[in-house]
Amino acid sequence: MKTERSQQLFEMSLEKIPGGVNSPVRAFRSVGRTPLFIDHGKGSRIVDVDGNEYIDYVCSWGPGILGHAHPQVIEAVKKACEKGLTYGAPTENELILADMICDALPSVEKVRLVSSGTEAVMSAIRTARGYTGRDYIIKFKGNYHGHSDGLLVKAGSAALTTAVPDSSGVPAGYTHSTLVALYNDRESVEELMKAYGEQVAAIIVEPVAANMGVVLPEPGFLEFLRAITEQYGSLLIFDEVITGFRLSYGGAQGFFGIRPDMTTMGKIVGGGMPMAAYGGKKEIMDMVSPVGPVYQAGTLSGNPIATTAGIETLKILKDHQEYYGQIAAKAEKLAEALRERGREKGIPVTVNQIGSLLCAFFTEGPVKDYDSATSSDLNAYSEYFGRMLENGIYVAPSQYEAMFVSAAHTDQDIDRTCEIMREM
Ligand code: KE4
Repeated sequence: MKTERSQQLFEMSLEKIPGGVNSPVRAFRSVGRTPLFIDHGKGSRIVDVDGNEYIDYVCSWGPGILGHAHPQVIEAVKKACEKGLTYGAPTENELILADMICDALPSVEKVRLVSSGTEAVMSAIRTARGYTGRDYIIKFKGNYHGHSDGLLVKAGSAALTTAVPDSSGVPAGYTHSTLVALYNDRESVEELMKAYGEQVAAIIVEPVAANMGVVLPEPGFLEFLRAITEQYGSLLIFDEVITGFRLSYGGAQGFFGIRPDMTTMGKIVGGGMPMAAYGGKKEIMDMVSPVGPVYQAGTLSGNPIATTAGIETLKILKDHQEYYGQIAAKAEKLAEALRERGREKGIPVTVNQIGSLLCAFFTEGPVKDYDSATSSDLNAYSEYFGRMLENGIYVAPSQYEAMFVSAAHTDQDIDRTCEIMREM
């Protein structure tokens, strides 16, 4: 496939942008290829600057649950743009979106809109510390919660591939009160809570881990976290930046029937525009400035264009909740095709899938935590990535990400993808 223009743009970008990209995972480093520069997208397809078309299973890392350039969203955004882009003042849109979020997630009684998942998580952690008066937080090895200093400890996503699990530039003091437990390992949580419990402000967890590849919570694990945080008076924070409005309209908390104290959201909630949110019980959220003593602010928070994209996206999802069953069924078909390939070729392939999220690991499995996820054969993953790309299928350029199915993926897309998966 022709990639001259992408190569050219990448060479030039390397001069002006670190790594030629504005987010590390886009650099294709862990699959040893030059990144593709995308020209446009429509529905389930993206087209790169050399005119190559792909069935897109990255979906911008999650926001694209309706596919690219959904007409209803684009129409609304165009109209909003004509009224102006930003005022730095409250708008009715922010109330509409806050209402929709609180309606979708009963555990969220109040919500603050921000501009990225990182900002949402950073602010939620600060609020939890302000509310409890405690300093420690517990995160899980391989969970990624954005790049704020205190959370770049054994993080997932691209932080897993940079071979620098704890980022440089983060003073030791900033991570001193971040404790790390093992996903799906109750004992590791019990040990930390026995030692620090009275000082733990919150346990933050990806209710479905999607930044070490996709790793599902073992039955009872989330319920266990709910119980142990209540036991010690700590808060439970669900980082639903990926699972929010994706696992169900009520997110993972709706899917699993668990009520966290706080929730962070991103990606889908902004409909593809730079917007995220954090929320929870009234008494917790009223700690946030200007009501309470926890400071948090943002020039473009609740931006009129981003809230328009978010509102339209959530409206469509709320009115078409049948989409969730449909995209889960499509993801199941892809998962089965990948498993079949492994069986037929006699190679170890473990596929984890839940709802419209799935991920192929090249290891015996089961893959249920950081160690089993990182036992995957990364060369095999790179080969898989390259063969899919050569056949017009765009999956994550890293083992430690998810494959996302959208409502725009047709049965033909899925059949074609399964065919390629089986042929490889
Ligand atoms: P952002 O700051 O990238 O909007 O969100 C950070 C974040 C927080 N929490 C979870 C569970 C997340 O998955 C993320 C970001 N996800 C990655 C993909 N694994 C974003 C892709 C990228 O870094 O370019």
